[in-house]
Amino acid sequence: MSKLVGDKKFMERTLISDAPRMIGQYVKLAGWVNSRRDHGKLIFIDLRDRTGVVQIVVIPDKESAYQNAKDIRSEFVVEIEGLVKERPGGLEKDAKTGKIELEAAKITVISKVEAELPFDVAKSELDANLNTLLDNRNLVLRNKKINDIFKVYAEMIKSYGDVMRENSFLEIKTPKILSAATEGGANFFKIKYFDRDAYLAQSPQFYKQAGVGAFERVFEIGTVFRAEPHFTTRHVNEYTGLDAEMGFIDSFSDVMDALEKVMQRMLLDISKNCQAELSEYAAGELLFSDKFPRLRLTEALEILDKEYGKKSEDVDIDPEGERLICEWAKKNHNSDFVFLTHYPVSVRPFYSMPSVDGQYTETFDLLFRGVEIASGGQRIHDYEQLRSSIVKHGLKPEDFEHYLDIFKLGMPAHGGWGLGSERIVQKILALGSIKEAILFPRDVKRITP
Ligand code: AMO
Repeated sequence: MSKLVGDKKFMERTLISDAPRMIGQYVKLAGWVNSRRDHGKLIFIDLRDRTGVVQIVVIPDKESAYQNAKDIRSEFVVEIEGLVKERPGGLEKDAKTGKIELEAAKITVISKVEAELPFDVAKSELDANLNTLLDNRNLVLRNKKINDIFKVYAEMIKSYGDVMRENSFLEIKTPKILSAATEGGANFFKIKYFDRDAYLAQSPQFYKQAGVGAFERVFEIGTVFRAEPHFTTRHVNEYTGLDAEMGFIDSFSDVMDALEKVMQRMLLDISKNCQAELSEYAAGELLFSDKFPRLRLTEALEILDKEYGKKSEDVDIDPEGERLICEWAKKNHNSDFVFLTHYPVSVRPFYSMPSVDGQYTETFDLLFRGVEIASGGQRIHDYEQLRSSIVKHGLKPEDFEHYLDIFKLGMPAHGGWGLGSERIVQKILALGSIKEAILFPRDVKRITP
């Protein structure tokens, strides 16, 4: 295949996945060098592009290609032209590089590797600790198994957008530079904004609620900043939230029903479209049914006490408790998911709708394989009630002037959720740390690379 550019004829690039259908043809491949091996007088190169890996054979007869091949090292970017041949022995010979090979006639080095490589990324598993892997992220992301995490991630984001749109949620983008801390907590980053201070959004909460006022149903896939000094396997300081907010609900069960459908759809899409990627991770079968078990938080605390001998000093559940309740849900309901509902007013943000008892809230957390992946619930939509809830939470209504304005303009009963996207992928693939599911993670110590 060739094309004319100006008065010059160029050979078009063939992708490695297309090459098996081109046996007997002369093609041009391009990509990175996985490895170069010398066998007697022959040189073998494993070439990698975004679609796969193929073996290249360079024979001494093709003199210029042979000379160039001698200098080639791992991760060089090269273009190689040659004849596609069936490999003796076919697939069984080497499942990784397939049933064909390319006999090189011309090799052009596009880009060399200047540094000494700390890893051989062509290996199936990289043997290094997480910090080293993150320090060398640019190289490490080329490793197939690690690269595939982001294919699963991309499928999940696509699926979230698809299912939300199909349920007539409008996709919105809300500001991340705010004049005041979103929910009144301490976990926000202060930034210099010209001649005044501003804050990085630690949730799209207020703006997604404003979105309900304008569009009834909205969702956002957006960056969330959290100034939390945590050193855990499930916290980072910058993550991507999958948020949603919906108007005209009857109760917060409607919100859980919607989230349940969204989770089921994301897992089904991933199971269907990421089979190869999932098979690389020994993460086990995903267990979920039409209805995820729902427990009041107080019931969960009783189960922890009775069945696991875990007494709670607190009105809330701790991470260990979340892990055990997931174990319980798996054993008793064959489910990787469990909703905990009705958190006490004292542990939920001021905008949470209190239950009729006034002590608990119409809120939930969704736990998946041992960790909380979402928080949500019904929100207060009455102006006076919201104002007094702000005061009861020890905050000043003046600091929420623009937010409060929304509720002077007519707001339906509404609710929504915030899902942590990276935690979902972490748990689907059973990754040790959330950071493995983030291209370039930011934690307390790390803001590079
Ligand atoms: P919350 O603060 O519980 O709720 O956050 C929602 C979800 O975001 C994820 N998450 C995190 N992921 C990684 N690193 C962190 N530091 C981190 N913090 C939170 C979790 C969590 O369940 N406005 C509410 C949501 C709502 O009610 O709609 C909120 O932000 O998966």
